[in-house]
Amino acid sequence: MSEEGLSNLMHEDRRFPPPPELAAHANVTAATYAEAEADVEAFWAQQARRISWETEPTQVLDWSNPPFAQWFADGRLNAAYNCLDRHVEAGLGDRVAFHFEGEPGDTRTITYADLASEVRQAANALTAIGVEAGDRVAIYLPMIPEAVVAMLACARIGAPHTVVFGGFSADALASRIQDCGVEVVITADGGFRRGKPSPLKPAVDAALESCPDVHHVLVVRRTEQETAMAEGRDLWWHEFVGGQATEHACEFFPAEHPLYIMYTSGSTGKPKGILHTTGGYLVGTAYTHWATFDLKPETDVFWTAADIGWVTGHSYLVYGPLANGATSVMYEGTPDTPHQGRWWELVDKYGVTILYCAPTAIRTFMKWGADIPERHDLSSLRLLGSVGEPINPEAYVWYRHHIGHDRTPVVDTWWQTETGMHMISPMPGVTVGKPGAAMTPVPGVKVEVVNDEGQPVGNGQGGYLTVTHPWPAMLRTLWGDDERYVDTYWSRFPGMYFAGDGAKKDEDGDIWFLGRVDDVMNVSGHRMSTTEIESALVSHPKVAEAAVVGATDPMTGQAVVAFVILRSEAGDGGPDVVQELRAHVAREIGAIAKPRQIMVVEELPKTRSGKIMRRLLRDIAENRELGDVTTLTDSSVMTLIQENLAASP
Ligand code: 6R9
Repeated sequence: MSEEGLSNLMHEDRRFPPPPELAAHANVTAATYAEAEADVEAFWAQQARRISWETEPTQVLDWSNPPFAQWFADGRLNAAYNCLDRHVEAGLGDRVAFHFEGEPGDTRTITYADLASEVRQAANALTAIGVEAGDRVAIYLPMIPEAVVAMLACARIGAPHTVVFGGFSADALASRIQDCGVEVVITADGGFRRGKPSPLKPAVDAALESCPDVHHVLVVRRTEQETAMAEGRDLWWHEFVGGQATEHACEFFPAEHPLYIMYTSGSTGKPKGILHTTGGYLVGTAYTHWATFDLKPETDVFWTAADIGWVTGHSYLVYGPLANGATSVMYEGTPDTPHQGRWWELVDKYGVTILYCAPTAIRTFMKWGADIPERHDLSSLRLLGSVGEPINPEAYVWYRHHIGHDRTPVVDTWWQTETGMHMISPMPGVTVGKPGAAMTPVPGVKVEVVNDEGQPVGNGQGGYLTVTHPWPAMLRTLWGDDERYVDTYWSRFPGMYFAGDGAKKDEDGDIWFLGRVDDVMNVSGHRMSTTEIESALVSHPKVAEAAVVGATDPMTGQAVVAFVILRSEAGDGGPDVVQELRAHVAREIGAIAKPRQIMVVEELPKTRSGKIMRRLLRDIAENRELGDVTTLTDSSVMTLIQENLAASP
């Protein structure tokens, strides 16, 4: 990125101070920042008290062999005990851990005592089929309570889990099983998706043809579809787990014992197995869940509307909320089944106070129209969160207004599978919100936006986001590949963690994200951010979603190509919509940012976490064969876009 940084022409004047009532009782205050600033390790030692240790750690950070960190290394604990048993022992067994809502409308109310008992049974079951501490277990399940039970049962016996998103193919499952040497898989006959049962077990059977080391498969019965069971290998969960004792004495493990491996797709090469360990991760997620969401576990009803196969599900649906003794909602299905108001119906039904979701969902709701949430009582909401991509200022304001009724702060949380926990986010009782900005590091985290030479940039300048001090929930390495860990994250700028995201500091020094560094474009020598142009497009009243890519161009090096989804009320946009949008971008940002081409589409290709796969759109824009589509949630989207383009003049 050049010295002058990314184009920085967008300007945002809207400001949203914390509601006085929230600020008056906020978990995090200005004093929290001061405390963390004064002595960051003492601060984390303090946060470590949120969890229960069998042996209290006397060490905080060991950074004697960078970039291989150890946190709380001489402490011993059990993650599942922290999430469940200790709350039951404290008399909170009757508190609801999950209000589960299946897509067909079936529900389960699961208390901490219920969940603890099911996890003990599942732990006994895993031990009975030979799983020992350190063995890896793959979990390939829909969004059902057994997914949480399976994760915590693994944690309880010290067997690192690797959760594979249920939407991934047999091949994706097989490569993950092989990469980390899994011998036991937990799956289901299927799950409910868009109003019908969709099978999972056949994909496991197909995957296991190339995974001879898997000796057992536990199968949850969810949809009651016909399911082939391999004799001697496959066991029904309800029979085998259901038949186990509900007592189980838990063992305690060193803080650095592996907790889980989560695969994230690199844009090239094989997926990276991000390794998280126990003590630091639990401290980091419990603290940030409490801080960012201003959690009051006695009264809040928290809802992370994200899949368990994404890190957001791990940190803020399972480990953070349960470590904090929170009550959560868990929903199996899609937001439009059986109707487009399903989420808002659930907010009303369970009295959700904190909602956490991705900008892609918010933009979808914008597309469907504000009249849909208006039909439901959303007055229980007091805080809204966003994660996964930069939130466009317009989407932020829409979310705050139509969902939060202008009463709720919006916390835009920047973090990654690798970071394990929130890193940059407003604190709802302190930060004056600015639509589109992730703002400042959470207390205890230190970051810097740097230029090509690794020097911090000044206000008003763009560069690369780096983390300058280790943090407890950081990844420890890539599974089986220390070298790739060092190369990917710690080589670009010595001593700093390289996140791979472009960022800028605005005039106040607040941080804005500009998209992945690989997605940044160079048009006639000007560095341009996909995010900024997308936000300009989304600020047009006819546009709900936009994806921008740089396509090779003989004249300008790269040219801006945009794909847009229109809002329902805009119909087909009218004959001049493309001209209108090009002019709008020129007005908002400048002529240089004006897209060469704008294509109106019905859908965009997205990953499980709702991130737009710009790489595939670039393939289209440059008339290339499509690259790897296995991590798309719905691969038919690409065919649709191609047909759509072929049909348009
Ligand atoms: C939690 C999660 C990580 C990448 C990250 C960045 C993007 C996530 C963001 C955001 C801007 C936010 N990202 N949150 N960009 N603002 N609030 O998404 O993890 O799936 O590993 O993705 O997502 O590009 O580097 P993961």
